Parts: sequence; C-alpha cells; structure tokens
Amino acid sequence: MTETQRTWSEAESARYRAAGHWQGVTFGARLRTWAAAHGGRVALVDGDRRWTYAELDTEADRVAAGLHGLGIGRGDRVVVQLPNRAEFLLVWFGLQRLGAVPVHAMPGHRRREIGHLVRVAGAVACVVPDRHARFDHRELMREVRAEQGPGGSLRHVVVVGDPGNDEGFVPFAALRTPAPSASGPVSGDAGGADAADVALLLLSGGTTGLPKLIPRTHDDYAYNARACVEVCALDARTVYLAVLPLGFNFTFACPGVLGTLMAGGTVVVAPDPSPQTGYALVEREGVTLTSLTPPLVPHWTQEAAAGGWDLGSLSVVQVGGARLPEDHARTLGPALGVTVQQVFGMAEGLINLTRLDDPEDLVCATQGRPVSPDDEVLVVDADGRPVPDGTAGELLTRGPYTLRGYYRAEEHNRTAFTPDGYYRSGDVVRRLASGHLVVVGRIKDQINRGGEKVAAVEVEEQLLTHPAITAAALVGVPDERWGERSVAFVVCAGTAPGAREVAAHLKERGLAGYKAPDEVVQVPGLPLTAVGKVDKAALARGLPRP
Ligand code: OOB
Repeated sequence: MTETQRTWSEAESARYRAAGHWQGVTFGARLRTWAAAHGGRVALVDGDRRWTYAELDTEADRVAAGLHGLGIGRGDRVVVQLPNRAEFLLVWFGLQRLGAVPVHAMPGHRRREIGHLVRVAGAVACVVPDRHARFDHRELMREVRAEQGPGGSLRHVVVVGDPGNDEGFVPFAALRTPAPSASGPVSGDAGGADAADVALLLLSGGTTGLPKLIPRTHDDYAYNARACVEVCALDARTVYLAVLPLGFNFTFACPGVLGTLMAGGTVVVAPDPSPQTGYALVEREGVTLTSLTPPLVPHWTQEAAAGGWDLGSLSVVQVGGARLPEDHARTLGPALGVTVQQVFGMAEGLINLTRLDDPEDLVCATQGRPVSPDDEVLVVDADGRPVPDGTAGELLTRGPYTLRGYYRAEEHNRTAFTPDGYYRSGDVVRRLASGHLVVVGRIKDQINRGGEKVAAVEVEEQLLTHPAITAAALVGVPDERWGERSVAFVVCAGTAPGAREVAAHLKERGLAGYKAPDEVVQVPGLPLTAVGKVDKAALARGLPRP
C-alpha cells in the first residue's frame, strides 16, 4: 500500500496563506533574511563562543556543504541527538539549507528510542555528541548501527567532539568545509525545498509502544514561533536563555529559539538547568526571557529568594510541559521580579499561553489560551459532543500549525484524529468564558513526570521481558517533586525485583533512563474494569497515602 501523509486540505491551506499565517518561506531562506537584516547582531551564545547573524548564516552554509559532501540532500531525514550546545543550531540550520529534515531526539534517549527513530524515519544519518552526562554516545551509535544491519537506511554518524577511532564516524569539525560559492547546490533556497514540505520531525510524548513522529512544515512551524513571538512581544532586545533541551518544542519554537531569531534577538544556551548556571548567564548576558518545567520552579524560586543575584534584566519566565501548582505560580513572579507565563503546549501543535497582561488569577490558575485566532478548540464528552464552558471534557484541536497525521503511522492516525481532522489530545480540560483552558486531567495512558512524558504501554512491554514479571501496569501517581511519578504494579510468581533491579533491566533493554519506574509494587493480580481493561485508577487508589 502506498502511504500518503495526511495534511491540510487545499481550501484550508489557501485560507492560512491568505490570513498571512503561512508565508511560503523555508527556514534556510529565513536565516538568509535574518542575516541581511541583523548581520552584526549576536544571534547565538554558548559559553565563550558567540555567533553574529552573519556568522550563523555562513556557518550554516559550511555545515550544509559538509553534509552535502556526505550525500545528504533534500528530504533526507537526520536524527539529531545533541545536548544544549551551539552545535545543535549549527547542524539544524545546515540541514535546513539542504532541505534535509532534522529529527529531534532527546539527549536521554537510548538504543531503543534512537533505533526506532532511525527505522521509522528511514534516517540516513545521526548527529551525536562524543560523550554527554557521563554517557558515551559513540557506543550507543555502534549498537544502533549494528542493529540496523547493512540493509538499514543509516549511512553516516556525525560526532560533535572526538569521534574516537571508529573509522565510520565523521567528526563534525570535518564537515565545516569553506563556504561554497552562492551558485553551488547549497543556497538560501534550501536546495529547492518548498515551504509546504516537512521541515522537521518532532517526537510525540507517546501513548503507544514507541514514540510517534510529528511532521512539521516550514510554513506551520514558522507560524507556531511567530504567533508566540506576537503574544510575548519579542523584539531585537530579547535575550532568550535555553534551559530545557533544545530538541523540545517548547524551547525551540514557543517562541524559544526560533521566535528569538525571528525577532532579531539573542539565544543563549544553558549547559544545565540549575538556577546557579541560569542566573550566572542572566547576569552575564542580560537574559530577558526563559522557560522552565514545573519541577525546576521551586529551585529557581529558592535560589532567587536566597539573594545575591542581579536578575534585573529578566522580565518573563514561562512555565509549561506539565501542570504548575498554583502556589508555585504565585511565588515565582515576586521572588524573581518577573511576569510568569503559563504554557500548555504539545509537539503536535496547539500552544496556549497566558497573556502578559492577564490578571494574576488567570496567570496562576489557568494554562493560557490559544496563540492563534485560527486555532480551533473543542471540549467534548465521551461521545464526542461539545460540553458547555466550565465543564471538563477532552480537548480536540485543529488549526494552522496542528498536525493532521503522524508520520508513517496510518493505523494510529485513524483513531488519533476525528474524521474532520481534529487531533484528539487526550488532555481533559475546562474552558473558561475568557477562552483560557485549565488542564484537569488526562485520558491518554501516559505519565507526565514533570514534563517528561512516559507512555505506559512502552514501559509495560519492557517490564514483561523481565523473567520474574508475568503482568505489569505502569501508573502515574501524584508526587510532590515531579507532579507525578511512575509506579509499576507487577505480578510475579516469586519475589518481585526492586526498583533498582527493574531500572537496570530496562537500561539493559536500551530504554531511556527517565522511563524507569520510580517505584515497584508487587500485587497478586491486576484489577480489571467492567470492559476488561486494567483498572489503573483502582491500582493508584490502593497505594498507601504518604
Ligand atoms: C509539551 O509538549 P509535549 O508534546 O512534550 O507534551 C504535550 C502534553 C500535553 O498534551 C499535556 O498532556 C502536557 O504535555 N502538558 C501540560 C502542560 N503543558 C503540556 N499539562 C498541564 N499543564 C501544562 N502547562 O509539553 C509542550 C510543548 C510546547 C510548549 C510547552 C509544552
């Protein structure tokens, strides 16, 4: 069967173009325009290294020429697994120049996730660091390459840093050949790429066995960033500190990195998410905006309250990715002397922001409202019928930057979307008369551990590979620190393995470390609901209250 990517209809596309949302410009071409407009301004800061817009533009050409030399071109998928370093952006824009498609992997992903991404995307290359967070990514890539075998799509591994003595690994430094002439195959028009093409593939938090890929076009993703730029009123004075992983949609385009570059501002990358590292960069670089997940908020608040930092430049702190407790929202602003902005977004599209001039109660107790006037939001009951404002229901959405189908996932797409193209978010929300949404729960089988999403099924499948475990259910339960933590309820013939042993087993299976259950609880059997599904609510209720 031939596969077709589900996408917007001709009529919708025409409407989004007419509204000015889709501007028909690729990211490769946008970087040229930015360089022409703000050539001498600083675009990017990583430690002691800085790039002006003109330098970033030239660097993108160099990297593109190197990648082109490896045979990478328009439409080719390349898995990018890099930590928060400038190279992430150099590679990203280099790929855009070629019309190639970065696949945003997370730094914590391991053999199972990376192997899956390479297979589903049919990736021709991976770009990884040598080592990061005491982990050797070259070793990971050797395993992935061996698993792919000679018939696999993977042809190149590019290593930022020391490639080691593996002959097959290409050092990133060697890619940066001198800039080609403007008439070469690598020019601002992204090697012929069209703005309606897929520009990047994001990862879904996932509810099924393995993460799904989300195709984002140049047109839709640029609009995602621009709509956020407008709400957040970014301009050339904006200095954005990237604290969360760059591959995360929140950090990259809400408005994040892309929004800041569109506005002519400066992106500063933070090598770790600690408030000490962050505040030192705020002082040194005059950071005006940053974004955090909820578990970081108490640390950033305490460190600011302890005093000694000059946070005068910082004006807005965004928080999103998971539910922010209302009292944390209330203390954050005064402690840092900033405006707080809640962000309820998803890699699939829809972004909700509280507005900078919203009254405190809306800022602290809601998760914002859609950024685009053309975002369509429905809140529906179990039968798919819209519920009145104020009543909880599932959030369905479609619009100018929300996907119409996951990449190469036709079967999943049949249930993940309504027949008229709404994405079923799996989030349970209440909508207020103002249009603000309050996230009250979730019907998807996912655990949101402080912003990091864990698909229960994926972990359950792996738990069953442990010789002692005969049945397993992964359940999210409220947690002081993470908002939610994961508990594995396991059925075993003998003694159940402890959390450490389970973590070691899952690691051995190649699963990212953050997916390991926080707790393992042995049960005699898994309770079932009336329709015969595992009753996860009953399991969670059965836990002793802390
Ligand atoms: C962001 O994106 P994803 O794709 O990692 O996760 C999306 C899911 C949402 O469907 C929702 O379940 C949850 O994460 N979520 C929130 C939330 N923000 C996201 N739940 C409660 N309160 C919030 N503020 O997480 C993401 C993408 C772009 C911007 C911000 C977050």
